[in-house]
Amino acid sequence: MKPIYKDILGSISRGEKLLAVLIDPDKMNFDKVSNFIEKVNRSVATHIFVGGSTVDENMTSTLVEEIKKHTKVPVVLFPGDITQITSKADAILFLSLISGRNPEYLIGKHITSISKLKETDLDIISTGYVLIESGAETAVERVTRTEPLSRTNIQYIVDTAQAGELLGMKLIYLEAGSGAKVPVSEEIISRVNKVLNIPLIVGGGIKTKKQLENAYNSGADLVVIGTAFEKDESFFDELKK
Ligand code: 1GP
Repeated sequence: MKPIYKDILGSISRGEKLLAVLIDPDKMNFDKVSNFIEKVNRSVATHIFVGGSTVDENMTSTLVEEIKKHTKVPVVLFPGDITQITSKADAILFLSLISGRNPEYLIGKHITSISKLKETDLDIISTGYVLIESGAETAVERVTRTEPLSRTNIQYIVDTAQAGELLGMKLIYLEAGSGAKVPVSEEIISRVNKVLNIPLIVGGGIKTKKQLENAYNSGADLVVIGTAFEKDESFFDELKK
């Protein structure tokens, strides 16, 4: 097993900021994988996340296998469903949607996934997944049938994240939803960061270098970007400047 979580802690202790490129198997054209991954290899990205809210069975496994042929960047599963678990990746975010009250996404799917996970050598990283409202309904909301947390009730978001840490989760992920109109605010990131002793991931709707820097400066340890790279691959170069 590759110690992905340990490496994340190591990077953070050296003051490094991490960037994950999110690849949604549902949106990635298989013929374009090698070209896209070459760009990732030359970019400042430190991780590749693979996952989506609606992905056909077995698609993830084939895609991860192809990605792995072209890169040494760690591949972390960010699964929307059990069918997205594959031994071909290095790690998995074992996500519990702690902002929601749907038992399936809090613990149900996790139990069903055990037999599959036992057959893999993935670094399993327990992650408190916190969905925050972002102006319009997102796919995560629709698929999980959960309400996102209000952007204005920041104390409740902070307490949710802290409860996740106290339950033993190893990461907290503040999510505005893929393609979100508005990313998670700097104030939310900063207030959550103040109470946490575990790494903080932030994603959803980040599409400019400025927004990325703001998230880092507010306390995000790892930022996830998907849509901005999907729409315009020159964004990889933009981030190097
Ligand atoms: C979604 O946080 C990720 O789960 C990334 O969102 O596609 O908006 O970058 P974007």
